Amino acid sequence: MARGRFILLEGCDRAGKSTQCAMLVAALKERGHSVELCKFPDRTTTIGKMIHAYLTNTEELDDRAIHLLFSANRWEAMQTIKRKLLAGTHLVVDRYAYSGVAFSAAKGLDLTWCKDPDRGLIRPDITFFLDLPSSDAEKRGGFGEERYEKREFQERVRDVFLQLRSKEWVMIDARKSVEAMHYEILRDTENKVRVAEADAQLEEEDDVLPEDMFQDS
Ligand code: DGP
Repeated sequence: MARGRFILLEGCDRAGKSTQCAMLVAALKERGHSVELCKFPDRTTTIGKMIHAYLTNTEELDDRAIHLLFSANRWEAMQTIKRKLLAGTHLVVDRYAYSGVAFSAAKGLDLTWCKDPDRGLIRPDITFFLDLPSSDAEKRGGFGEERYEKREFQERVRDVFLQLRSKEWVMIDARKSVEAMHYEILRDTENKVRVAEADAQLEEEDDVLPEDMFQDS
């Protein structure tokens, strides 16, 4: 049996990640795959509740302290993620460590310092970056409700994201229609899953997780 694939969707606010994650999960389920959605920050945990208070401006926190809380929120999910992937469940993940670095480095924190707490997290098998210029993001509904939803800040976040881009990233133009984006994301995900299943049939070892986020940077 092939292990599950870690499928990450990243991008700036309002790029349509949550819609695309939900559509991808539904499409994979319809095709008979075992698949779950996983979202960061996970606001249901104790750490996640502190993050929520910060994002909704109920609490003030030092930039470095909140950075470490976001990272801790990912670390606390790691054992569950590992278990599910090894049990053959695909995980569609809405934001991850790239957001962690992009949002903190956009505040002026050192890029390497921002990466350090997330080093060693499981690395995604495929990362879709939903790219949306901030002028378009601003026009979409709800922009401005939470702490980071300001145009100049989102522009800096996008710049850092683009610096973090690596060869495993698949760039998706988020100005396209919801259906067009879904088609691209599903097609590339299915290709990835098909290759994994074929490898497993050849009995090549497929129980090793791709560890070490930011291992080569
Ligand atoms: P979301 O629930 O996806 O809308 O994310 C909430 C906000 O938090 C959004 O503005 C992006 C930001 N965010 C997500 N992950 C991180 C992170 O790890 N670090 C920081 N500083 N911000 C993050």
